[in-house]
Amino acid sequence: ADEHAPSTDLITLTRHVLNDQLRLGSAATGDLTLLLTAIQVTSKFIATNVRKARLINLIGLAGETNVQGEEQKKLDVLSNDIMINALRASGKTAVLVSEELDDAIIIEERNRGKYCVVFDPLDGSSNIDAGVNIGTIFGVYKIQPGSSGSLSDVLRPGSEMVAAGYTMYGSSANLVLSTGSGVNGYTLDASLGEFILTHPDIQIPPRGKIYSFNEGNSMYFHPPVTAYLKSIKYPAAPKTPYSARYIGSMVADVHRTLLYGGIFGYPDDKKSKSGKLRLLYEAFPMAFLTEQAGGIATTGTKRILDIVPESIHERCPVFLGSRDDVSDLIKFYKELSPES
Ligand code: P6P
Repeated sequence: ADEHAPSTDLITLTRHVLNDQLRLGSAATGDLTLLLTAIQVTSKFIATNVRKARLINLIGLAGETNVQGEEQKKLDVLSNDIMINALRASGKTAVLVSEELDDAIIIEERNRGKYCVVFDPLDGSSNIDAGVNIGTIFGVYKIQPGSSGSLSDVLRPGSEMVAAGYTMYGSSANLVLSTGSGVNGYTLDASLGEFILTHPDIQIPPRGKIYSFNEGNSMYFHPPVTAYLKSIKYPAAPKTPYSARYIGSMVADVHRTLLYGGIFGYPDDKKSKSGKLRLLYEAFPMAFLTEQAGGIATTGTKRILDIVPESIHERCPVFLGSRDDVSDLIKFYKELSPES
C-alpha cells in the first residue's frame, strides 16, 4: 500500500488499553481502562489550555484577566482542577495526591473507586513562557484490600504501582504509558481527538552518549557525582566525551532519555540534601517507566521503586536511563560514598 495513504487501522490509546485489559482476562473489570480513559481526557484538555496559554502569552494579553474578563487562572492550578474533577467524576478513585495540594484528597463514598492516583498536573510550568515542553506526570496504585481510602494506600513503594505515565505538551501532545508490561507512546491527533499509538514497545538503548544534569549545581555535588561526570567528560582514549543535553523540564529530559538513551540525573547535593524532585509523583512514575523500558532508576545507592515514602511530598535523588550508563554511576557510589 502507498506509505502515504492514511492508515485504516489506527490503534488508539483506548483500543490499546482495552486489548491490555482483554489480555488480563477475567481478572480485569475494566475499571483501570476507564480510569486511564479519564486521564487521557484530562491530557487532551490540558494540551488545549497549554496551547491557548502560549497563544495568549504570544499576543501579550497583559494582566490577570483574559479576553472574557475572567480571572486568568495559573495554568498549573487550572490543570490541577481539571484532573481532580475528572478523576473524581470517573468514580474509579479513592485517594488523590497532587503536587498542587498540601493534603491528599480522600474521595467521598458515592464517587469512590478502587484506584489511587498521584500526579503532578503540570510539571515544569515555569518554562511555559519560553515555549519549553512541559508535562503531566501520574502514577496509579490499586487500593489496599479492605481499605476505604487513606494515606496508607499511597505511602507505598513505587514497585506497587499498577500503572504510570506522562503526557508531554510540545509541538504535539505525547502520552507515554505503562501498565506493567512494557512502555508505549501515543501522539494526540487533535483533528480526531484521539491518542494514536506511535511508539510501540519503547526500549531504552543499553548505553547512550548523552548526560542530562544541571551542572550549575556542580559546586555542591557529592564526590561520586563529580567523579562520574568527570569520567564521561574527560574519558580515557579511545573513548570520546558524552554530549550534554539539559532542558530543565523533567518530562522532556526523561522522554529524550527513554528514546535516545543516556543518563538523566537530579542528585542530592550539599545544598539540597534529598535533591529537588518529588518521590511519589515524579521519581516513582519515571522510575516505573524507565524499568519497564529496560533501564535503571536509582538514588545512587538504592532502587527508587523500593523506597517506602513517609510523606506525600518528600523528595529523593534521581538517576535514571540506560542500563550501562546508570550502572557506571552506581559504581562510583559504591567506591566513593561514605555509606559504602
Ligand atoms: P533545575 C521543573 O521546575 C522541575 O521540577 C523538573 O521538571 C526539572 O527536571 C527540574 O525542576 C529542573 O530543576 O534546578 O535544574 O531548574
